[in-house]
Amino acid sequence: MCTDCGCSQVDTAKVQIEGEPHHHHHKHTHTIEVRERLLAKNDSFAMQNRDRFQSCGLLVLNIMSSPGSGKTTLIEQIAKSKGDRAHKVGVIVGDLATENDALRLKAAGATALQITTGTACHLEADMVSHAASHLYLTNLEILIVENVGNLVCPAAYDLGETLRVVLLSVTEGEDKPLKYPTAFQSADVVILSKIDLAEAVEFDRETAIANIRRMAPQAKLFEVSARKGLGMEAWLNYLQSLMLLEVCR
Ligand SMILES: Nc1nc2c(ncn2[C@@H]2O[C@H](COP(=O)(O)OP(=O)(O)OP(=O)(O)O)[C@@H](O)[C@H]2O)c(=O)[nH]1
Ligand SMILES: [Zn+2]
Ligand SMILES: [Zn+2]
Repeated sequence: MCTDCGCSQVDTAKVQIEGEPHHHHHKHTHTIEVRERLLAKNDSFAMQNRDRFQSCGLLVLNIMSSPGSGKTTLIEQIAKSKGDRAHKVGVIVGDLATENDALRLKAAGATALQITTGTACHLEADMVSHAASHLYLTNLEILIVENVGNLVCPAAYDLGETLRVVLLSVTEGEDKPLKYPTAFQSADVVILSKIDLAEAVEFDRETAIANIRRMAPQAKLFEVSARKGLGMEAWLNYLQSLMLLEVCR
């Protein structure tokens, strides 16, 4: 359920976790009270998730972006960087339909679970909670949630993550941080992706970075090409340093 977007027009959202038919039915209305109650309910699930993740010393990322900005490709490279410990990278990936992303992530060695949301264009904390109960959290070094490709409503739903990561690919245009403020304002990390394509699309790096800095002054910024391996070392080292912090908590 989401009143930020077209999904509130739909009567029910079928949510299914790979391998196990399991439907959550969400009623949709348009009132602000209902929305607030839902967000409060989401917050309480998110808090439970956060407690659970912290008690396992687990670093959890919530990765958000428009469709096709390179979320799955980035996560594939995180898994591959772990070599024979790739299976210690857990991924919960949300899409409206298909298990394509989970299959790609499994092929990269990760432990991946697909959530198909039907009509809901974002993940909610209870979906993540349910999916996480299908994973052996204590066996993981990191849990990555790949949100549904959408730069609007995912930002409204806390999933209990440690870190919010927002991707912006160079092909999307420099003004996106200004047009989609909520996602950027709540980001802990912004990743400028597909930098190998910057020249081809005449990407204006300075303007883009100024826009990111304006909307997300709090965020750490990385510039990467997951495809070509550019800038990946700094990003992977940063993740590694956070994983060590979580374990020592
Ligand atoms: N040139 C280039 N292409 C990339 C890069 N990263 C991803 N791509 C391509 O961009 C397309 C979309 O990448 P995905 O990783 O599937 O993007 P996504 O954000 O997971 O997409 P959704 O899950 O559908 O929202 C694919 O064709 C990728 O191969 C990159 O760094 N450079
Ligand atoms: Zn994806
Ligand atoms: Zn939505």
